[in-house]
Amino acid sequence: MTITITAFERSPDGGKGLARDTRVRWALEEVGQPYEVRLVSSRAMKEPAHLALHPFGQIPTYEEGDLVLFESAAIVFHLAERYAGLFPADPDARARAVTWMFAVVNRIEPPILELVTAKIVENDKPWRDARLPLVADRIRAPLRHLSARLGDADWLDGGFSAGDLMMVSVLLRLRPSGILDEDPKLAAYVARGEARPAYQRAFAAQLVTNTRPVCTPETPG
Ligand code: GTB
Repeated sequence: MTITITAFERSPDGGKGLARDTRVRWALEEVGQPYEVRLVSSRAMKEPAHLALHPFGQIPTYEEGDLVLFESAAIVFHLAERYAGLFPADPDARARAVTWMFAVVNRIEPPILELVTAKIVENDKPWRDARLPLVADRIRAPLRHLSARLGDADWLDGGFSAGDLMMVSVLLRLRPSGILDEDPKLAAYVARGEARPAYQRAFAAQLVTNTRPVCTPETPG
């Protein structure tokens, strides 16, 4: 059955791999499933055809036969359940990998998104400069605990799992702020994730899309 995901027609990050289709592409590469990508413009995301796939009019979505999913973590979870490569065989270890996935979206990602909002959406607010350090500290607090738990291990709980895939994907978003590199253990953990061949393939695929020449009436084709 063909798997089709959606991605930005052109990501605002210009191909840095920070949009959430990259984690889905990465998961698909880890489990060895071929996939197709349907590119969606910002306008098309809010139109009925896309809203039928994603109730909030966002990317990524996932289609496989009659199955339609949205929310990147749910898509990664589905892939980890359906195909080998992202969840350990042992049921307890699998439950811990799922726990890490929840920890990523509930504990680690929210303050990181807050920082993005503070920097971009609230850029013109008079209180922006006072707020930024507060938000940055709210990111650092769980990261200190995360780093202590990771210690000198390669991955969060034994072998690489969907928990690591989600964690690395979210921590990557922090790199431009400099906060990731404040912790050498976490920076090395993220680099290990990026070095995986499956990540490299996923990154390369989104880069091609996001750096291709734009067709305008002056540049036909
Ligand atoms: N919780 C959902 C999930 O995990 O799937 C969130 C989905 C989401 O935020 N999608 C974004 C989107 O569709 C793209 S990924 N935005 C368009 C809209 O809401 O209208 C978020 C994103 C956007 C841009 C960058 N960037 O430029 O660096 C990084 C991440």
